[in-house]
Amino acid sequence: MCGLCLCLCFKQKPEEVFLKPRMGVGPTATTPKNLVLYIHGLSAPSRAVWMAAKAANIPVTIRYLDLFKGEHKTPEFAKINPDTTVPTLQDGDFSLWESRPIMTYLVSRYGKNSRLYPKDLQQRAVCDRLLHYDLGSVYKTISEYMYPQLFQAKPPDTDREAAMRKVFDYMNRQLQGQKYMCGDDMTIVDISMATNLALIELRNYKLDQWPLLTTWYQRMKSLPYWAECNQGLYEWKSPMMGE
Ligand SMILES: N[C@@H](CCC(=O)N[C@@H](CS)C(=O)NCC(=O)O)C(=O)O
Repeated sequence: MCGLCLCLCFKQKPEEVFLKPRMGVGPTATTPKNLVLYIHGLSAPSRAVWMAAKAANIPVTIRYLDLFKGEHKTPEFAKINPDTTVPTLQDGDFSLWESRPIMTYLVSRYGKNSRLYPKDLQQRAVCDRLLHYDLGSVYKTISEYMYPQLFQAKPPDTDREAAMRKVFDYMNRQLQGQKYMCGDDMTIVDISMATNLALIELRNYKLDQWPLLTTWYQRMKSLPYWAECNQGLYEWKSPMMGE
């Protein structure tokens, strides 16, 4: 559980966005007809999937669900995803949730840029290893450190900070001699980890002690679609912190 359901009201008007396919890429057997992605603007996994779709030039219709108003708890949405979580992808009759499998599915099936999730099985296995690390360690430690501060007005916890700092050490080490987490090409691992890392900006947590991580994060933030896909994070002000 992400913990967003714990927070107070975050207002965002429902909006739909249709991303145009890249020029010159004609329809193929794998061209999506109508992909719908249900998201929440603050949710890190939602932001990740949206960014992955942008990176892969895959047109998706974005539907915002306001978790704070319980818009994900409707019977209609439960039919699409009985776990009632975001992100959720709808591809015709097929629906899928959990951000990492959504990203691997989207890129494998519809992506024009296969480097985002390499086809080579050994390169892919490295990506998978880091996607698992992202879920079990990056997202886990950052959310466990940040959420109590953001949503429950608790002071920073030193043990949780130490756990998160170990993860930053790991990420910094992973970047030695390469531009991105899996090598010199950006993959969905970078996208997923960067959207999780962005949560630390809400408490202005500095990465100065991890120079490779700092440079990598700046590189990720310079992506042309970073601002749009992460707007929900930057617009959010924690009511618990009186901001
Ligand atoms: N591991 C999942 C996390 C999904 C998740 O917990 N999403 C949160 C938003 S970040 C959510 O939908 N929370 C609403 C709820 O649990 O009721 C992923 O990567 O997609």
